[in-house]
Amino acid sequence: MKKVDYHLHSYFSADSQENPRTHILEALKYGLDEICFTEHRDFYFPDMAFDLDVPAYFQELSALQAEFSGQIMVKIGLEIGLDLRFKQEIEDFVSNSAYDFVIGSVHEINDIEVYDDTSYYTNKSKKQAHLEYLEAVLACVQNFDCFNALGHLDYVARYGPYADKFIQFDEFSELIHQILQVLSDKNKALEVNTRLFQYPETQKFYQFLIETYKNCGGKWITLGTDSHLAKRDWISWTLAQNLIKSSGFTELALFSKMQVENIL
Ligand code: HSO
Ligand code: ZN
Ligand code: ZN
Ligand code: ZN
Repeated sequence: MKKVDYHLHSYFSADSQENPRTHILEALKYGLDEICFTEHRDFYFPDMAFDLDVPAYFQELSALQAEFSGQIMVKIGLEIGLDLRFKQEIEDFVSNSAYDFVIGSVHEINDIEVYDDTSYYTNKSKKQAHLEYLEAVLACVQNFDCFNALGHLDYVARYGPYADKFIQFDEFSELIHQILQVLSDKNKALEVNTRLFQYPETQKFYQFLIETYKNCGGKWITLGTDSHLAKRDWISWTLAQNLIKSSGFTELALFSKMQVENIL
């Protein structure tokens, strides 16, 4: 199985200061074969502009690809915020540039960000918070096609103000099954996001996701740290790769110009 990171952010994302070169050097240090930058673009984001300077991004990354060619494969990707209210703009934005790989992620619902201390959680039980997120994700994966992998299905577990933030996934097995069936039917990848992988609850959740996705006929798993810094938790990365292997996947999905590269 190739060693890759398919979800990371540099200073081209509004919420990262990291130099992309530092990311590449860190990945080389850990012997990665390939990394894909997935910079943010969210339309009409509440309280913060998640714009992306696309020409500057492609120019700088193309130069880095050339500089590090033969040492590590560097891909140019995107993490697009999914919101059905802006469907046309989102689709136009993605199709306007030749990204290698696009993560579709839900970050806000009806102008309320799913984040630390936002009103998303006001008067909302943990169950309701996860439910509303999963319902928004289902609507997005059903209606959007301009992405390759679904990002961080466990997003609410990062920020919820609950003593135990983790998703009780047995409460949502039907809804999660529906989401994963759509991904499989549309030939979209499931992302294993390692951000919370130090927690056994997260490992169990992703084990459930991978197994369910596989049972739905899903073929493509991506692995991403979602790191906004070059320094990252490589232990979590290793745990995630081991979980993917032990769930019966022999390769991670790799993408070029939004097409799966793998020949299985
Ligand atoms: N989009 C971020 C969440 C964030 N919101 C940062 C504001 N700042 C998750 O990667
Ligand atoms: Zn971010
Ligand atoms: Zn995200
Ligand atoms: Zn991200």
